[in-house]
Amino acid sequence: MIDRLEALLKEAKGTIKLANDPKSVEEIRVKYLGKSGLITEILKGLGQVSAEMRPQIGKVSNEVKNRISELLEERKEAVESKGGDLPEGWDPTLPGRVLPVGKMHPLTTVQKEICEIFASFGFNVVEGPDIETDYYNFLGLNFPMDHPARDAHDTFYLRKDLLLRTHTTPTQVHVMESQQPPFKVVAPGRVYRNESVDATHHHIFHQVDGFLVDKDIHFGHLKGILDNWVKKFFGSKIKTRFRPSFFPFTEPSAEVDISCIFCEGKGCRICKQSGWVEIMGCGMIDPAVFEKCHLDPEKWSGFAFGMGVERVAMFKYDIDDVRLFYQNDLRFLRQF
Ligand code: 2NM
Repeated sequence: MIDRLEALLKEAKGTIKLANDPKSVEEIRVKYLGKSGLITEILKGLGQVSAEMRPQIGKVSNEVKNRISELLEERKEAVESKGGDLPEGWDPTLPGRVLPVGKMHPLTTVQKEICEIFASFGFNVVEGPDIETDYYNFLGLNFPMDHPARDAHDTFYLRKDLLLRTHTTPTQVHVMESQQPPFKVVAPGRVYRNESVDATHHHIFHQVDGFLVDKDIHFGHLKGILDNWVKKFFGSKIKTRFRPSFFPFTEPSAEVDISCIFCEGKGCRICKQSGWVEIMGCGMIDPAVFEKCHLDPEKWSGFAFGMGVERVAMFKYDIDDVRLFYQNDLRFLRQF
């Protein structure tokens, strides 16, 4: 019987601790100490216990009964004064503290938006390494040995033959070397040029390069894809215009201008009154590039293009200084 009483005390202690309101405390009191409670029943049975055991069991029963009473009293006071288990002075009806939530950098968002539109046209998004050899950055792309871009004044060399890529076009050389056409790839990423920083130049910036290689690809395919991309990215009313240009890896080459998104081509501060803004370079891939990458230029043809993410973002959001992207000023970044 003594064991039973001690077990009941232990059990009661556990349940009392968990009671969070006066009602549950009262329920526990009834369960143990009520008219037909567990302790009360044991006390009622005391008559059947032998005379010499009776005083000891009676003593323990009373101790257990008093201890449970005490604990219930303490708990009742605690739950009544504090309104449940809540810490004093804590108002659960107040709104929670709002934690600051980060978001993507505007350049990341714009780079992603550029690629997502090309992805919707069936292009794959491929990322290449930031460190390239001279071959991938220049030679394999038909840059002659004496091209000015290869000078240390323009390119960051890590060693004689290892450099920080100056464009993301080398990614396409990796694609041409490791897979067979047809190709539809856009290559986004960070590029590096040894330039003095000012409002429109930065030594680190971002590009999205793209190319499509298949049979019988002509300039009409190039215009169709780029014009559709412009309409998705800048708006369906925006027009494109292609001007002759030069790149070592394309022939013919062109610059793509779009009608100014701010004045709809009428002429304003942004387009310097011309109505047009240059947004990317493009062209038909030079057969010499295919040959360098062991693809038959008689069999395959393609077009390619490249654009600066900063430039496109600055135009779209009317940002006049490229350095704003790199200063981590939250007053700027929070606007996007
Ligand atoms: C540009 C402009 C014109 C270009 C060329 C190639 C490759 F690998 F197919 F030869 N990819 N991208 C290219 C062509 C890039 O950026 C202004």
